[in-house]
Amino acid sequence: MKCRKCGERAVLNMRQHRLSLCREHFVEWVPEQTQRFIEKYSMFTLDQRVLVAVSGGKDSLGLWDVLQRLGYQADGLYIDLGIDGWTGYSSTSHRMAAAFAERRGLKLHVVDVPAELGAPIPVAARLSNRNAHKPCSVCGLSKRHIMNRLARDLGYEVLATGHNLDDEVAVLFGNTLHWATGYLARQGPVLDAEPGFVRKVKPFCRLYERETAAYALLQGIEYVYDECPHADGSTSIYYKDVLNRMETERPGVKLSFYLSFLQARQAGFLQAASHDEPELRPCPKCGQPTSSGGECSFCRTWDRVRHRMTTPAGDGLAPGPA
Ligand code: Q46
Ligand code: ZN
Ligand code: ZN
Repeated sequence: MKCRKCGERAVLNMRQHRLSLCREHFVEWVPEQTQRFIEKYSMFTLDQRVLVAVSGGKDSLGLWDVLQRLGYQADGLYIDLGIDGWTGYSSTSHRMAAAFAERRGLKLHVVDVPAELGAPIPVAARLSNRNAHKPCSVCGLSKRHIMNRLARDLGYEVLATGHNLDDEVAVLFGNTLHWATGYLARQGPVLDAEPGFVRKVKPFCRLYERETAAYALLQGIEYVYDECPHADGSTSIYYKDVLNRMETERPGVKLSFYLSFLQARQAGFLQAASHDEPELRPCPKCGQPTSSGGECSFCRTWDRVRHRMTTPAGDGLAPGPA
C-alpha cells in the first residue's frame, strides 16, 4: 500500500475515500480536512476565541493540537469529574490534559466537580434520583452546564468538542431508531448560539475514529487510552460496534449515513420538529436557560445531592467506589 501523494509506504488506508497516505501526508491531511469542515460549516474564524473541551483523550487533545497548528486562538477546558475508583480515570486524564497544555504553553481552565459542586459524579448519581447505577445522566447534565457556563463567563464565542464521525453516527443511529425528531433536528456539526447558550461546534465530525486515533499517535500526543469505566456496556458502544461491522462490509457506510442525514435535514426533512422546541427561560438560581418553568435540572439535581449529603438519613459521605 503506497501513499497516493508521494509513493512512500502508506500508514493508513481510508477506504471510504479510496485514499492511502504515508505518515507525513496523513498528519498534513487531518488539519487540512479539519480546516475544510470549519469553513464548510462556518464554525469559527481566526479572530474568534474558541474554548476546546478536553477530556485527556485522543479526540479532544488531537483537536486542540490541530486548532493550534491551524493558528486558531484555542484554549482548553478540563472538567475533573472525580471518577477514580480502581482505574484512576479522572486523575490520569487530568494529568494528560495538564501536561499537554504545559508542554505547548497553552491555557487550560480546570473545573473540579467534587470541590466546586460538593461530590464526585458517581456519588452525585447515587444521591440524586437520576439513574443511580449509571452516572452518565448526571455526568452529561453537569458537563453541558459547566461547559456552557465557563464559555459564557470567560467570553469565548465558541465551544468546540472532539466528537468524531463514529460518535456522531452512533448518536444518529440511536436517534433514528427511536425517531427522536427533536434530537435529530438539533444534531449536526454546529449548534447555533441562542440566548444564554454559546455556539457549539464539532470540527472532527467527519473524521473516523481510527483517523483521530492514528493522528494522535503519529503526532506523539500522550492521551488517556482507557475509556471512562462507566462507558462499559453503554448503548453507544453497542451502536458503534454494529456500525463498524457494517462498515467492514461496506466501506463508507458510516460517512454516507451522516452526510445523507445532513442533506435531508438541510432540505427541511426535520423542519416541523425544529419548530416544536419548548420555550426557554433563565433558571432563577443559575441564570442558564431552561424549559422546566422553574429551576433548571442541573440546579435541582445538585441541590438534592447536597441536601442528601448533609442529612443523616441520606447516604451521607459514604461514597463507595467512584
Ligand atoms: S458520561 Fe458516562 Fe462519559 Fe460521564 S460517566 Fe463516564 S461514560 S465520562 S462520555
Ligand atoms: Zn506521502
Ligand atoms: Zn439552574
